[in-house]
Amino acid sequence: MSIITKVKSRRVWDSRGNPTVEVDISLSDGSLGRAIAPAGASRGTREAIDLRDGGSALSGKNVARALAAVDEVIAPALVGRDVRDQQGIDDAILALDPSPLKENLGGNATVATSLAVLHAAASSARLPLWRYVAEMEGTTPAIPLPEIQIFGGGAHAGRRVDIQDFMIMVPGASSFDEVMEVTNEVYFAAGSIMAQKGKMAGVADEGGWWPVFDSNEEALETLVAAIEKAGETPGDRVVISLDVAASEFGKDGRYRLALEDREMDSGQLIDMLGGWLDAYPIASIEDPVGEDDTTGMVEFTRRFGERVQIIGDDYLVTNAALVEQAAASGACNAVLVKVNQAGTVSESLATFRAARKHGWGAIVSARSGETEDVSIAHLATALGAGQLKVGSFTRSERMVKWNECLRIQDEPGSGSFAGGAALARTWWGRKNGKETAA
Ligand code: 2PG
Ligand code: MG
Repeated sequence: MSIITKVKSRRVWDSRGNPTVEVDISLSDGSLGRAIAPAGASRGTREAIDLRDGGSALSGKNVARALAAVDEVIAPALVGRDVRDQQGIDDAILALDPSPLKENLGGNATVATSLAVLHAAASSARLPLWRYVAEMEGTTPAIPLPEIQIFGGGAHAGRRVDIQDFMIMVPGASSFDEVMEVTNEVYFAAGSIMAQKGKMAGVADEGGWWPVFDSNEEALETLVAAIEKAGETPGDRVVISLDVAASEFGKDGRYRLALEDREMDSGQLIDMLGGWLDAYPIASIEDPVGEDDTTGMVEFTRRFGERVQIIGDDYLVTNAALVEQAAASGACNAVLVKVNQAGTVSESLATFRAARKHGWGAIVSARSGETEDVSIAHLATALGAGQLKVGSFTRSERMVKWNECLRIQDEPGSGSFAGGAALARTWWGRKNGKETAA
C-alpha cells in the first residue's frame, strides 16, 4: 500500500499566459504524481467552475484561492490515504465541496489534485498512466483517432467567425503516424491557400489558422480546398469535423451569426447545418445547438443521428447524469470527455461508462487553455475511447499530446490504432463498409 504523505500546489501558467493550478502528490514510497488544470474559454454553464481571485491584478485570473483550497482544505483530507483508492479520494474531495459546480474549492483545484493522485498511483505501480488506468477500469487500450483543428473560430479567435472549430479527422488512415502526415499536409495547404488570397493573419488560441473569412461557409470551402490541395479526395481518407459551439451565439432557441448578420431560430439553424452536411464531407459535429436547446438537440439527432456523430460538449459537460438524460430523450450520440468539466477523474470515468452503456462514442478532449500536461493522451488510450481532440497541429501545448500518443504506441500492450471505427455508424462508415465493426 502506498500512502499519500504530501499534497502541494503551485501556480504555473497556461498556453494563454493565464495562471493555473499545478498539484504535486508525494507518496510514502517516494513516488510523485503531478498534474495541471487546463482552462476553457467556451464553457458550459453547468461545468465545474474554476476558482479565480477576481480584482484587477492578472485580469482577475489569479488562482491564489484555488491554491489555498488545495493546500489548506484538500491536503489534510488526503494525507494518510491509500493512493490507489481513486474513487474514495475523489469522494472525499466532493465531500469537502458538495456545491454542484465546485465553486468553493474550485474545479481547477479539484481536477489538478484528482489527476495528480492518478499519476502518483501509476508511478507507485511503476506503470505508464495509460496502463494503470486500463487495469483500474478493465478497458482495452487503443491508440485514438485524432480530431485536429485547421481553423480556429468563435471564442478562440475573437469571434472572427461564429463556428468555433473547423477540424479534420483521418478515419481512413491505417496508423496514427499516417494521421500526423496527412494533417501536416492539410494544415499547410490551408495556410498557403490563405496566404495566396492575402488572408494569412496568424493563428487562433489552439493554433489553428486565424479565420479571415467572409462567411462560415467560406471557411468550409477553404477547408475542402485544402484537403484537395493536400492530394486527398474529401470524404475518402479525410473527413471534416465541426465544433459549432452554438451556446456561444445563441440562447433560448434564438441564434445570431454575427459574421453574416443573420438571426435564426433553432429550426433554421438545424436546416442550415443540415445543408452543410449535404454540401461538405462532415462526419462529426459538436454542440450543433445551444446547451439550453434540448428540443433542438433531440430534433437534430432525430434528423441526422444516422448520418453523423453528434457530440455533446457544453450540452453534457462530462456529466454522467446528463448523458443518461440525453440518451433517454434521444439527444446526441457521443460525449466529449473533459476531466476539468467534471472536476474529478472518477466523475469523468463515470461519464465515459455511461456513454459506453448507451453505445455512444466518446472523445477525450483538451481545453483551449492548455499546458504541457499529457494526461488526456493516456486517458484516451487507456479507455479505448477511440477519439482524442487536442486542438491544432502547431504549438507545443497541443503537439505534446500528439507526440505522447506516438510514444505510447511504441509501448507494448498499448493496443492498435482505433482508426475509423468511431465513425462506423456515419455516412463515412457505411461508404467504407465499416458498419459491421460498430
Ligand atoms: C471545446 C473546447 C476545445 P474550450 O469547446 O470543445 O476546443 O474549447 O476549452 O474553450 O471550451
Ligand atoms: Mg466544444
